[in-house]
This record gives sequence, C-alpha cells and structure tokens, in this order.
Amino acid sequence: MDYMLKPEDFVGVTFWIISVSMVASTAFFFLEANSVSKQWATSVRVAGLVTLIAAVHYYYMRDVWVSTGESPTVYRYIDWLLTVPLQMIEFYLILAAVGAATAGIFWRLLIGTIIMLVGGFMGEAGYINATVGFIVGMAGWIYILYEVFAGEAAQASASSNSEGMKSAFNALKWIVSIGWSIYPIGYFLGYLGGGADPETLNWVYNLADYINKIAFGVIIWAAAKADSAKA
Ligand SMILES: *C/C=C(C)/C=C/C=C(C)/C=C/C1=C(C)CCCC1(C)C
Repeated sequence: MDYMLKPEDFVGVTFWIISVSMVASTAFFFLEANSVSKQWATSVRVAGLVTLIAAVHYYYMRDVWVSTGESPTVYRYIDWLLTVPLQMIEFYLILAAVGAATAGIFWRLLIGTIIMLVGGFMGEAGYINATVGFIVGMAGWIYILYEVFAGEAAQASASSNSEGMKSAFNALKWIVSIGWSIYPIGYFLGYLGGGADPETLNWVYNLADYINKIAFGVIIWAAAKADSAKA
C-alpha cells in the first residue's frame, strides 16, 4: 500500500517524529501552565496552543507527504498563519506580564508576520515568481527583526526591571533571528537553488518547526518557572 511509511522515506520519518513530539509538548505545556505564577500562565498556555495547532497540521501534512511525496504547502501555510501570529503575541504577552506592552508593538509584529507569510505562500504556490515571493517574505521578516532588536519592543524590554521577562525576551529574539533563519534557507534551497526540491524543502522546514515551536515553548516555560520560583 502506498500509504505506509517506508523505512527509506527519511522525510516521512521526520514528519512522524514531529507529529508525535508536538502532541507530547502540548500535554506538557498545558499541565505545566498550572504550576507557574498567574502572570506567566497565559504565555505557557499559548506555547501549548502553538504545538497543538501544529500537531493537527503535522498529521495531515504527514499523510500528504507519505502518500504523494509532494510538499503539503497549503497545510503548512495554514499552520504558519495561525502559529506565527500566536508566537508574536507571546512577545506581547511577556511584555504585558510586566506592564511594558503597547498596542503599536502588537500591530507591527502582526503586520510583519502577514507580509512575510503572504509573500512566501504566493511564491511557493506559484501565484507569483518564487524570487519575488522570497524578497517580499524577507522584507516582512526584517521588519519583525527591527521591532524586536531596535524598535519599541526592544526599548520596552530594555527599560523593564523584571529579570525573568528580560531573559525570556532575549531568548525569543534569538529564536526569531537564528531559529527562523532556517525557513528562508529551506525556501532558498527548495526553490531558488535551481528547480524545486521537495525533499530538502520539507526536512529543513520540519527541523525548523521542531526548534521554533518546541524549543520556543520550552524557553518561555523555563523563564516562567524561574520567575515564579522567585515570587
Ligand atoms: C511555527 C512556524 C514558524 C515559526 C514559521 C516561521 C516561518 C518563517 C520565519 C518563514 C520565513 C520566510 C522568509 C523569511 C522568506 C521566504 C519565505 C518564508 C515564508 C519561508
């Protein structure tokens, strides 16, 4: 039967591992949200929502891949369209937890996310030229990076005196820059390095999701734990 995972399907194996890891992470974050202080509980639950949404999509994406060997582009972008804004909201929430958030920070992070994802999707789905989609996507990402490294969000974090919040904010900054850089690398290798290469594209995206959804949540959970222990 075509539908079965074959041992030589390396990309398929990564889809299976991540599907199950996302479910386990979801259980972990939801349970742990009960043992951190109140102002951190929402952040930890949102981390659980991110892995929950991803878990559902990974089961579908895995089926597409294992049965057709094609990139599950639509499912992937629906997942990102839900989970990436939630992760941007995390920045806002950890600032809000210490009273340093503003509406402008929220909107700019959201707008940057939408530009990045719409550009990438149009390029991958073939609505626009793959290079143009890449450039638009990069512009959205750079806008987000500016906000968290030098913009109002960065300033709000720097002027706060909560050590727990600051360490979480700094860790998230590195996720959004170094961790997220895996995605444009995947896009580049998949579409711009001469012809479409779904194998490389998908294992690189899968690795990126593993780091940027699960490790992202663990960072928030660790900061929440450390800060709650002090209170
Ligand atoms: C859980 C999913 C996450 C964190 C997805 C993040 C996706 C990106 C950072 C995608 C970025 C892209 C570019 C910066 C340019 C090329 C197109 C994209 C969409 C792959």
